[in-house]
Amino acid sequence: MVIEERLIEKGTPSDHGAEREYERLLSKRRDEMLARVDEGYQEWKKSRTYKVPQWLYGPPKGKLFRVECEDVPNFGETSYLEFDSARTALVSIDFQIDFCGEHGYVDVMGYPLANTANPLTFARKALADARKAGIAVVHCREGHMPDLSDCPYNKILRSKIIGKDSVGIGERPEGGMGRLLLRGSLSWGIVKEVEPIEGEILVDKAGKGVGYCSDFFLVLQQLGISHLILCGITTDVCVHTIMREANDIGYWCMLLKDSVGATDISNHEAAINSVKMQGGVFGWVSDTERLHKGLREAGLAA
Ligand code: C5J
Repeated sequence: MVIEERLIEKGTPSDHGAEREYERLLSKRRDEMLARVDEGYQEWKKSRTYKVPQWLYGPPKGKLFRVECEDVPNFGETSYLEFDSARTALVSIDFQIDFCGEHGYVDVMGYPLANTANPLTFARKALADARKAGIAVVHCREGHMPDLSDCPYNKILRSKIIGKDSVGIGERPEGGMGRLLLRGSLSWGIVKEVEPIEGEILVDKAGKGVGYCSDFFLVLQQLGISHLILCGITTDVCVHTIMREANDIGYWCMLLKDSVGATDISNHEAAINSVKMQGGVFGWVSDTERLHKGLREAGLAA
């Protein structure tokens, strides 16, 4: 059949009349979504598990496992978050000399290194477990171009004002391994304990978050990821910013609280608590032991 093309000379009034009448048509989608939510809620009441929604992602591509999470939906209560191993990424954030090694950015600012270095022991375990279970590992690294063209003036200025001997981003501290927070500098490198291995993904970012200044979400999309397990430093800055960004997009985010650390302990604790507000406003909180247990119960760890 040949469709005759003709120019539309003027628009035709809609059957729906007033603009707001369209809302009646749009509510079908809302009702379908709320029916799905009710299914998930009934399931959660039975099993206390936030199940992988197969209606949304399709049948599992890997193995399902579930991890006990704390303080959900209310503080003092326990639930489980379910993962599909093939749709999960362990995200290891900014474990660089600059954040946990001597003469790096955090050291030069005068913070105790143990606060940011201690989670390395636990993050190492989480990495080993993820690798054995076939879970994708994505590493992030904060740093700026050697010419500082991607670094805001106020970020550099503030770092110089707090830095020991007035050394800030882009400058080399006395006895240091290189210029602070610059791509290519030795102190920008990831520490040996948790460095990437062959086949893993490394995303460079020019800020605390990943949404505006990196390929992170593009990479997750290519990998078909729906769920994130987060470790890294610092809890209240880069880890939190990335978790918040990912959560807003709809990723299911679980923070491993023993595998994150901050320059200030009370900020670290507050950052963990704030994830758990409102029934999990930014996601879920667990730890490496409970991750290991969940993987073991699914036959993904020894
Ligand atoms: C900071 C980060 N704290 N990786 N960066 O400046 O958290």
